[in-house]
Amino acid sequence: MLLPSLGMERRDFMKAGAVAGALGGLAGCTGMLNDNSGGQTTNGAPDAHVPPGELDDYYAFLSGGHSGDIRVLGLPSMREIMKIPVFNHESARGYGYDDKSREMLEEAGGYTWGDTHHPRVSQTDNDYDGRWAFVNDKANGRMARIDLKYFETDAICNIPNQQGTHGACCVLPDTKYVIGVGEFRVPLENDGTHAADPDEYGSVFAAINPETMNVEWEVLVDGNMDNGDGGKEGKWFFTTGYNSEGGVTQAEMTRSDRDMVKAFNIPAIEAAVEAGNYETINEVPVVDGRQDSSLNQGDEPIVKYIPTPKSPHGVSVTPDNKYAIASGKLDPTATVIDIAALDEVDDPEEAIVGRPRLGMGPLHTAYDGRGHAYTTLFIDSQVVKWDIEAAVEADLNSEDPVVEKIDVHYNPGHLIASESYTADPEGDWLISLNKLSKDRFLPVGPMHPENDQLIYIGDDENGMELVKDKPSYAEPHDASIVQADKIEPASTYDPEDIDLEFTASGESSMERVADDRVEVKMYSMRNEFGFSEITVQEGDTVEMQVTNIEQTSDILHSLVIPEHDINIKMAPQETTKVTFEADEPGVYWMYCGFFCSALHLEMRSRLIVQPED
Ligand code: K7E
Ligand code: CUA
Repeated sequence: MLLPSLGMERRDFMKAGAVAGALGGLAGCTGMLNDNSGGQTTNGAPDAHVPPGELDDYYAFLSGGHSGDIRVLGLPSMREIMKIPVFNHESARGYGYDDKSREMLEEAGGYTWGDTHHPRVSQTDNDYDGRWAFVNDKANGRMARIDLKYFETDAICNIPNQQGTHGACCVLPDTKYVIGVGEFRVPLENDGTHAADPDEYGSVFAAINPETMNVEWEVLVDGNMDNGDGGKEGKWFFTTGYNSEGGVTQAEMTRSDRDMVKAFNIPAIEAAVEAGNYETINEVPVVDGRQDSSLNQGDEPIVKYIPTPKSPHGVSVTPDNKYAIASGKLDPTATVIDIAALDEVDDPEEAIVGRPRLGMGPLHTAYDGRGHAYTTLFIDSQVVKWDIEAAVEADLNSEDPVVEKIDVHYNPGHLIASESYTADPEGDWLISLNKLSKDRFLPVGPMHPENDQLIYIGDDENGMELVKDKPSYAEPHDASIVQADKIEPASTYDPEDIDLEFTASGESSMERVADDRVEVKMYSMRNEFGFSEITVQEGDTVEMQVTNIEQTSDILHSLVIPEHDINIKMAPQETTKVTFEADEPGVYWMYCGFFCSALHLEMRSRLIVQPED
């Protein structure tokens, strides 16, 4: 439930506090300014306008939420460059239509959509390596991998024993695992037997091998989990959670006034798996990480439960790996956990070293690499900048660490700063991913766009500056921002990467491989397909494989088959296959769906399905 704005009085009060905080906060920081040259806007922000024909400095990968996809933006222009379908079907790419992507989606459950929240890009030595992006499906307990050579989803893992995969993050420094953080508690053998007994429900933390996309092991915990982030040195991984009560109604879930951040000790969990201390459930080794588990009693517990105020939401590790910061959501503070102290203290609560009072509804926190944290305030509709070390020095619940607040429009969820998830953030741009846009764009009916706002954070002296609004289709949750030169996408396919035979010009073939099965292999190029007509019999299964033999980048073709629900795309040097039933006699004009040349409309070919006699 959104609260109404509290109006000017509170804002003025907050800003007065912010100035005092700024004076304290600036003392220890270097205050460097990134010089992107170009024109300057009023506050010293570099010009975010990228002129026609010029390229952006960053890729931003935004999750599409219930759209099930990933959107790729250029920064600072905020131009949307590409969409990557992940759990959804998308016809321009033939995704969900060609055999390969259709089979992948079918093996991963056969759903036509997913709920993507947390796109994370793989890292090596705590820096983006440009190999993969990963993203969760909260709706169906899945994790997908996107190959950044082709900007395509190439694997989906259906995570056993996990229903709502919410948090997603890599175990650093080198992406040893991708972690799926289980939100919903369900019976692990979810066959109806224990449905009536919520005490038998549980949620698990799943470690996925990024190469094979198999789940290596899981950890069962008390309560459920929410978001997650890994430390930079491969030992500790943090999740927030709510419902430590283990309830199934809202009243039950909010009975107590505390919840837990869970700190997973990855090497200790691996040792437990190695020693056989697990139960295999649905073919996955599940280690018992509940508080009363014997694995949590010794010197090296596999999960430490750190008490926090009720229902913390986002958690993220600072670039220097010193702190994990959990945002309060229902509580106006963030909890600062000293990661090194976790190895020393007996009572995990003693690792809490700060709790700045930030404002109403703190959800997620990002970093600039200069010692500041930036936290979204969902209820206040603001981003608050605060000084991390000042928060460690200040009393709990003090507002002094707050440096500055800026209004956003409206009700932000995540925010992300450039390279914030690495050890070395850039500290120039930040996107606030706002849930509501209300009056910011032309009205388009009752469903409004979301509003992703670009904020310049590179100038500690003059403060944050709101630079741009970008309407966004529902609904991005999180994002990762990566320097452009760290990703090297291919401009054409390498036929070696495709396990289908390349059909060159003059090599098209059509063969009846069984009584009711026809195999077609043909090339495509401007402005023709290898066959100008293909005749099959009613009832045939047709395996249609098409190669785009073009060497020129950006010249795509597709094969649309009317009234068969088929569109498969072929980028240059790509071979794509679709298998379908020819069960309706008639003539079908198969055509190319990309406007590829002046003779594009003529790029078509007849499919003739002859009636059975
Ligand atoms: Cu806050 Cu799913 Cu990261 Cu949305 S979660 S906002
Ligand atoms: Cu190929 Cu149009």
